[in-house]
Amino acid sequence: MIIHIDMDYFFAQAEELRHPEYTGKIIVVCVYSGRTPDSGVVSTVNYEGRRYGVHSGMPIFKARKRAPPQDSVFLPVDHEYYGEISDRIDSVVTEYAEISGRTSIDEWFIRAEGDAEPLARKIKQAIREKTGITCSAGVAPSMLGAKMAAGMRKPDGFLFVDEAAERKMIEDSDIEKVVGIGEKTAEALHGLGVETVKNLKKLDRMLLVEKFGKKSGSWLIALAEGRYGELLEYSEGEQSEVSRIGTLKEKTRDASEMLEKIAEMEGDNQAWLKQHNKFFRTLAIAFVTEDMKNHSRSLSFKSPKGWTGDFREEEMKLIREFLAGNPLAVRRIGIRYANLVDVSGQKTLAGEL
Ligand code: DCP
Ligand code: CA
Repeated sequence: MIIHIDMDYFFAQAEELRHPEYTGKIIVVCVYSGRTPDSGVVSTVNYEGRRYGVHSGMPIFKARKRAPPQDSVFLPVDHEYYGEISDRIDSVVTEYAEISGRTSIDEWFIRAEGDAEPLARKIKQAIREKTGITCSAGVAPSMLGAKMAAGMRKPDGFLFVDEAAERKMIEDSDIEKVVGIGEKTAEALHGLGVETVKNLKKLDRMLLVEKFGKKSGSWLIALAEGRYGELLEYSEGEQSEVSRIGTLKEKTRDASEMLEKIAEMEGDNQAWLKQHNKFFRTLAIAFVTEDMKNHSRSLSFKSPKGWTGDFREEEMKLIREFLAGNPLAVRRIGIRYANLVDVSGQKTLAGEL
């Protein structure tokens, strides 16, 4: 099963966290362009503001008209701060999940091998406890299903769908709500009489390819046929990292023991990369010390690395670097590839490596 975690009104919630004095207010986070004091667009807004029709992407002057001024606070985006919170959430996710990936500043996919529902609930709760921020979680057989499920119960929501419920959720969905279908595609489909995914099944497959081209046409056919597992890669859900974490036999400061555990797990990351036609640029080692704190050390390569190869030397360097700066023993250790590069357009080259 796949778990998807999506933070609620992320930038605005991050602002609420450091500004308790704004509790109950409408918080509008803005990207100011600087031309005039109100030039620019809304990055996001909390749910108080959404009730007044303020939303992401809206011009700031319009948001000012909709949100009652006495109840509203307009703030500039602070990406560095949101990035720090995102990293904290990422540490929580990787602490609980064996295979996970952050797909944007506020979204994670986790592949759950065992019982997915309790794991998802645990992660959701731990994020809340350790960072003070709420998220919505979806659990489903496919990435598309999990992402849509997470969106159904926002904010602070939770939805588990098995295969039959996933199919019903997706088939009943309005076509424009399907993750990966843009505004233009939705409009064109409306023109063909398609309102829901179920309607899509009636359309001729050839027509879909003719109208939308081979790539998007095949994507829509897979959607109509319920092959959801194949869908998200074409859409916004591009995974930007892959990681694996494991518990050491006992807590230790022995670098070679840590390296052995890493070597054991690295094959899984490489298999994932291969399957998804990705290379990576950044290698990171995550450490959970005996006080259960998370740390990581990383390095980046000039050119992306492939699916095979041995990074023991680099990994040893990162481990030594960490041990030199931290006196505690390590309980869990993880290996992460980040800054993934898509090589699917270079199949022959990649295939030769
Ligand atoms: N964002 C942005 N401009 C947009 C959309 C989003 O700057 N047009 C930023 C601000 C959001 C963050 O990205 O906080 C995450 O985007 P989401 O689409 O997940 O939106 P939110 O997290 O804000 O809200 P939701 O509770 O609906 O997930
Ligand atoms: Ca979000």
